[in-house]
Amino acid sequence: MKKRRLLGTVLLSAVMGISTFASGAFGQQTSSQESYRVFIQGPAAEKAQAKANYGARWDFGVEGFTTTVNSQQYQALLKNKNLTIENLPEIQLADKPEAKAKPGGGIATGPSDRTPWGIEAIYNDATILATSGGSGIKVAVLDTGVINHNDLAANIEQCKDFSQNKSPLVEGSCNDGNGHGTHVAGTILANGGSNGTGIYGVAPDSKLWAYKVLSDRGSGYSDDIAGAIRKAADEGVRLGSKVIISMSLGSSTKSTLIEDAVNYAYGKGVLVVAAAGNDGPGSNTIGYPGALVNAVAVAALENVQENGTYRVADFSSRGNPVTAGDYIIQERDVEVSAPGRAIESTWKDGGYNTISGTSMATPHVSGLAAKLWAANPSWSHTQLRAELQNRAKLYDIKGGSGSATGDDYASGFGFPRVK
Ligand SMILES: [Ca+2]
Ligand SMILES: [Ca+2]
Ligand SMILES: [Ca+2]
Repeated sequence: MKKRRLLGTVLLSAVMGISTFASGAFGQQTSSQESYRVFIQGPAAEKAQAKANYGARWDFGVEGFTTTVNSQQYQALLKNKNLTIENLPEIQLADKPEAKAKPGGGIATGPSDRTPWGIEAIYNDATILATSGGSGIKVAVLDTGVINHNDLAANIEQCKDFSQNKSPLVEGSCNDGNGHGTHVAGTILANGGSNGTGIYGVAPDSKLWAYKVLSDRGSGYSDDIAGAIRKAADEGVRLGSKVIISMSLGSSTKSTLIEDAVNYAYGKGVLVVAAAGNDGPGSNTIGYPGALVNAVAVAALENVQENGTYRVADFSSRGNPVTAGDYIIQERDVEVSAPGRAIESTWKDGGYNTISGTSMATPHVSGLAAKLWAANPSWSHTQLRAELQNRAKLYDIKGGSGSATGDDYASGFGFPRVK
């Protein structure tokens, strides 16, 4: 309970680390480091003492626990030679904002297109009027939350907040004051709206687990994200459900906590999809967790044809050229590509907005995965992943910096589509 005393300092803490991969989706805050989110490891007795002193936010068992301490407490912890203290990453992401695309329709007017270009592209159907599929599949969107949008309301099944300082998990709370999470969710499973004038996502029959892991500024702590990943996996086991975790977020720094959580979820049969990042077009700019072997990293395509295919956006982070070309996923490889430039979807005001980023590409792939899994429920998550890869090979991407025939470090295996 001692952590409650720390509330005042927590509220002053610097915005850090993990941010969304959309243009202009995060805010700026100067760092004064009034408080520290730390990961504490060491022998059981020493950890127990530290836990008694400072409380635990997330207890990851034998691995250690996290807590928030003030500067004095942090210095005291560092002097304890029996403990390993990791200051959880407080990096402001270099999420290069792009010029904002033209705004979408408003609340009153509806979307400018009920099946935006990314939906047409992934369905490979330029005249598509509505989408379908995803029934029975749960998609955990770890993001800024979701609003009760008319096109999403029927599909919101879980709502949890992992981003509040006073508690690591608040049930029934996931309001999105940012817009990013609502946008991502819409691309996955918007269902056209209850009045038939709304927008469609890729898999409108799948269900949303809205796990708010990022503040309304669009940033959060790695331990909360790790906790949410584990929660989604545990919920899948508890409910006997097929779960896809969709993460349009990341950092240039690898987090052991998030890596362990992704491996945990993967071990429970969860498919993990994550954004490549927006730090392209240089090589090796891919972010984590997308760069992890057990996460499907998604690059962003724009609605421009080059070399006979869609083109990878310049902003889309690139993987490692050394490990590309072999159609085998290693760490830091881009895996697949999907529409991520000028994407219209649901927004926090109840209307629609058109934004860009690998944040927008990721939910296209998560939605496709939900649709394919619903149609093939006997598949394991690894079979589903192989199917995404095989479909990507069918539409090789050859446009954009770093793209080439076959598996490449810009687009990965290609663009997986419905048909
Ligand atoms: Ca990966
Ligand atoms: Ca490779
Ligand atoms: Ca290619």
